[in-house]
Amino acid sequence: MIELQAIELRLVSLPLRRPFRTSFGEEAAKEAILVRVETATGIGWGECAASPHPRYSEEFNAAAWLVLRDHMAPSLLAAGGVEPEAVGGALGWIRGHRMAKAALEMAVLDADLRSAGRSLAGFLGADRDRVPCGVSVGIAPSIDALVGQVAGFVEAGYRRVKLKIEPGWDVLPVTAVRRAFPDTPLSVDANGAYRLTDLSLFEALDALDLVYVEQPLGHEDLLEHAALARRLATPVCLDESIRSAADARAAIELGACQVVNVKAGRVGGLLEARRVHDVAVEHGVPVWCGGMLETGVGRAANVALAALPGFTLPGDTSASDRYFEEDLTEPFVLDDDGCLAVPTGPGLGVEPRPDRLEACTVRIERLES
Ligand code: NPQ
Ligand code: MG
Repeated sequence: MIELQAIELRLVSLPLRRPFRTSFGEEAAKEAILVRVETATGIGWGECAASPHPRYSEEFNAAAWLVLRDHMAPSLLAAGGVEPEAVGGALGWIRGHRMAKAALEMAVLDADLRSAGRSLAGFLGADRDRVPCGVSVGIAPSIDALVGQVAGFVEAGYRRVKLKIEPGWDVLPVTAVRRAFPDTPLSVDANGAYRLTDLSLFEALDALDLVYVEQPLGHEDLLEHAALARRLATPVCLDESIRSAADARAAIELGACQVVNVKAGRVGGLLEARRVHDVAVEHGVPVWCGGMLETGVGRAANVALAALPGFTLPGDTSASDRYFEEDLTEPFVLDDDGCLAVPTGPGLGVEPRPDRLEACTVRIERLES
């Protein structure tokens, strides 16, 4: 039982090394809410996966800040003591806001495991001490620029390269990368930018030996993905459409996906993410850990999650230097085998460096019990 004494919300902003463009927009900085809980036995950190704009999903930072400050934190502080496993239930009266919930659950879990001297990976059921990593590559100014960026990531040792696509930026750039890197595992991510009427385009991509196509159709769709999957040789992977373990079961049993991108924030927390993993393992469906350009705080949680047995494909668990000149925590560095080491310390096993927090914090609010 964790005795919650205070909850601090902190908005941080880190410039990206290069703007990151997708079918839903371009980001030049990573802006995230960190949740810090103070308990009788220590502190815990959590990171919210939302962005400044409701473009990837309906959640965005200003709204997450309000629901955390005015609903979630008061609810947990009023409960006094809480078990990490009970956070989801205690906040169950709040519909949606999964990324905000996940950040609070992560902080309580971190505090609990720190005081117990247990690692998050151990708690979740990890079966390895390092995880193979992929990289997500945004829409580039030109095909040559894209091929150049991919060359750098292949050189760095990344195990899978994911290319962002959108109408007008799809078959030609992906074909150019496939030609330049015939043996590199390649995937594409549309972030829901296409329709079933674009079938011929996906049939053209079918010839490029991709490991999967990610979220080709509507961000809340299952049935059209099932229809598309029946027409393609390339597996379909779902991201935005999977918001819970129940969604994962429905998608798999409908044939809407053959691979699942697991993100703790998108499904309301690490514990629900583990349940998504368990459903996929039950159905023999491979999963991988997705990313939201997290700082080292959220990245530590992703790497721990990616160490579970069913995470059999490289995740978007990239090194800190994929996105940041300087991370908030000690950097996550890719080893020469294209892997990241799973933190072994108590809790998340990392914490933000005070000097970096000082430099990156743009807003703080503190709530006491
Ligand atoms: C995805 N992530 O898999 C998301 C999309 C995404 C690594 O591609 C700031 C915060 C910018 C979150 C850009 C990756 C983002 C972001 C893209 C998420 O669909
Ligand atoms: Mg995606």
